[in-house]
Amino acid sequence: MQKKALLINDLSGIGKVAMSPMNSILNCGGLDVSLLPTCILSSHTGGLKGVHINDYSDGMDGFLSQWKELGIKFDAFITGYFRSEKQIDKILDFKTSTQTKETILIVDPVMADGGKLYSGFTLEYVQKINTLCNEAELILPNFTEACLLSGRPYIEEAANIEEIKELTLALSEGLKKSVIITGTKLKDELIIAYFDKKTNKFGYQTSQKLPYNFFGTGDMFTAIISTCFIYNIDLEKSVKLANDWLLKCLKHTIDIKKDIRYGICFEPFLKDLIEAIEILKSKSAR
Ligand code: PXL
Repeated sequence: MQKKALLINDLSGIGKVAMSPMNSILNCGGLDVSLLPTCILSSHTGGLKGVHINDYSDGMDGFLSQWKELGIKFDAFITGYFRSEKQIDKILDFKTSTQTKETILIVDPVMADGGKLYSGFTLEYVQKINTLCNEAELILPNFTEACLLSGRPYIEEAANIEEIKELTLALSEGLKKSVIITGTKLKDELIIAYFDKKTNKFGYQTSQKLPYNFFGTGDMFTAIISTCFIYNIDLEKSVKLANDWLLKCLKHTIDIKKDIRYGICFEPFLKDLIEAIEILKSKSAR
């Protein structure tokens, strides 16, 4: 049966970050996707001037109250960037009042990178994200966010794989939830480490680090993993698919000499993604 997913994230008009490419990818997995923007921007904030930003908290209230009236329910909630603790409370309230035993929560705890909290976020915000993560079946922090969530000093890079493993298992809260620590730099490679609650295994994969700063890669990674997770596909296979497919898109974006501030050129490869997800889905049918 087709699953219904609610994607909660920021919406940027230009630059293909957060909600916009994630929606395309979730659709490739055959999900029935609904959208709840937390903030609406004219473009991403990574190097384009004169960005128009509109906090969408009031709009969120309007969306959620109509959906409550309509009795809308979701099989999965996928969360990304929030503007405030209050926005997180709105989602926790809505989820509590509409969920069933099967409802899944996937959290990308967007709040920090490179050893620093993003501007505007405080340690109270970290606590609130922690509360949200405690409700989740899968969380996808980067290394800095993983340190913050586990109450360690937050730093940019891990020392070795043992440290990443320890952190991954600590965040699984006694191996109760799945965790992926995304894009940790170790020497010249990127490490994606995971604990998969379904298989009860820790694992990690490496990915080539290209010498460019692409925007939206992490969001697209989360969307592929979320699609696979909702369909009960192992993290090992999901991470491999996400890494391979994204690397293909990034290399193509470089090959065509696109101005990378305007986003990754992923559209030519959506058909491949649909096919790859279909194969994994058919193998993992419950
Ligand atoms: O995750 C990338 C992203 C999402 N949303 C906004 C951004 C960026 C990266 O710059 O500016 C608004």
